[in-house]
Amino acid sequence: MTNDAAKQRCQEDGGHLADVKTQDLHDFLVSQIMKVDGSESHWIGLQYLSGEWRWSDGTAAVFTNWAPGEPNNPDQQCVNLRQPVGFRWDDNQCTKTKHFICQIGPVITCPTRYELFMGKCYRFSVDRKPYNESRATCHEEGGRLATVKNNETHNFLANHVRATTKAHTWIGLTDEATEGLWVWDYGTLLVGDGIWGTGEPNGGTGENCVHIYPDKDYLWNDRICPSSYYYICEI
Ligand SMILES: [Ca+2]
Ligand SMILES: [Ca+2]
Ligand SMILES: [Ca+2]
Repeated sequence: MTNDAAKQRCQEDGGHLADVKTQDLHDFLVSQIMKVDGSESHWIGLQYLSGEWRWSDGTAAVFTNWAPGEPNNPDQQCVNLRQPVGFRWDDNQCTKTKHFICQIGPVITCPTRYELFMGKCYRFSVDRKPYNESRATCHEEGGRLATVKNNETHNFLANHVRATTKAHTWIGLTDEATEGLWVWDYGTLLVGDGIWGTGEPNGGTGENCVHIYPDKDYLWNDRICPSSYYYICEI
């Protein structure tokens, strides 16, 4: 089927084209293809939209498995597991007919102004506020200041700041209650070392709130909480 027809067919079954976000899943799907029709290329849920390769659920592709030389053509905006190159990924014209792989699973939609990344929705503020007011605004929207539990999420948020305001931006981490004990706005403790800029955190009891710090490669810095900065909400 064409990519559009394949998408529609998956939707009729309550699903979408498969989002192949890990090597393990890629390998599993290839092993299944080999069992049924190992001579055919298969559409997956990756498509070039709004300037990025995005999955069916709207998230930008972090893991990719392109065949050598791919993606190679701006006219090719749909992606298939390409049989002649060992089912690695090839961009191709969406109107081409290929086999396809559906996935049944939740598709998350974000509120207005929020962007989806790895199953969470984020909003980048266009105003600046002290930490506590930023936090209150996120809570009023039913969310919280952003939790950053892995490097992928950090890179997504930091790259967004780098590409837009290039300015200090609060995330939801503070040691206000107990010096040195970093707690997410979500209520859980920071696990691991954190993604601090060189020499940070360095403020002791004087600096208790954390922001993405352009001056230190968009890594984390502790700063005095009354500073008025941009902020990131998460839902
Ligand atoms: Ca191609
Ligand atoms: Ca502190
Ligand atoms: Ca500091």
